[in-house]
Amino acid sequence: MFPDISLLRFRAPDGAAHLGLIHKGLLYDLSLLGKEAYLSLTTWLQRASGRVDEAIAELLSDVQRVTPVGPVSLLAEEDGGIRLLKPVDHQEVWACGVTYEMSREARMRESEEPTIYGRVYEAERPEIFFKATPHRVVGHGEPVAIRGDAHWNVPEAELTLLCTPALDIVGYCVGNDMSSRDIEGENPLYLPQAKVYDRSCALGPVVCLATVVNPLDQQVVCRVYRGGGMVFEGETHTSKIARPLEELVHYLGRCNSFPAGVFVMTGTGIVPPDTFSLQPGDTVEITFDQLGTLRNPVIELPVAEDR
Ligand code: DO4
Ligand code: MG
Repeated sequence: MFPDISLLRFRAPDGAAHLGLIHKGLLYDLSLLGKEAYLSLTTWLQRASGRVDEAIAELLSDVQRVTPVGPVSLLAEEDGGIRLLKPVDHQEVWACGVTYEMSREARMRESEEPTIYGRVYEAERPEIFFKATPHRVVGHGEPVAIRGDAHWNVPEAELTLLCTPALDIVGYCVGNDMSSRDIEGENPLYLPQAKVYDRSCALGPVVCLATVVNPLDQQVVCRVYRGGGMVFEGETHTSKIARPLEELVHYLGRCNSFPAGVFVMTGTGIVPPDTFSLQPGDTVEITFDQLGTLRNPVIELPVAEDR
């Protein structure tokens, strides 16, 4: 479940969040190296900015100087006071839309303004929208949410890039861009309400370093479980993304800066049938070949008046 050569944040027995590395099936605590670069995800991204290959090589060499905390299974078992955390500290999350043919068709079906989705699929400038601040993000195992004022809610399984402040792609993780299709479908100007709310974004389980993964050669499977059975299964392949990943990052970086680095969700190629909506109590499971499995139970958030 936890891919090799990946970065993670974990709660250590001292109760603090530490930066870790998974290497050859073992978990390493990078804070033990005593270097400022390994204090947090942000400090490491700043250190890697503009020198990704060098920073990854340095990391793999440095890690040989520390004793591993133990086998990676410690994370799955929440053993010895160790717990996997969401792979985000201060990064914003942005998302790209209509990057797969499948997504273009689904938006055109759901929307009262179908032509805008066809146009953005063809246009030179991609659709990029703000998705989440760190506090709206959940990690592996934590609940994602559907809105209490929406009745057509779906998960969106998305290859997610982690970029340095210089916008180099330094790693990849699994992402779930939770979306309320009825709110977006009623009027595209409601997109932020369909996409941005508490627990609307899941990332994890860890971040695979860019040097070990081919992001465009990933089979993607999304499953939803309800009451002990599977109620949805869909799949795609990242080779179907219609735009180069670097182009998405380039447009995001125009007139925009990310001092702590940034996560970029690259759009979904899996859309459940139009009759399907998530329900509280469901579990969403998204697997990418080399990035692992991100699993999250679903809860419903009451609207403010009901709180
Ligand atoms: O155009 C609206 C959002 C599209 C999206 O999130 C996707 O294609 O993944
Ligand atoms: Mg999406």
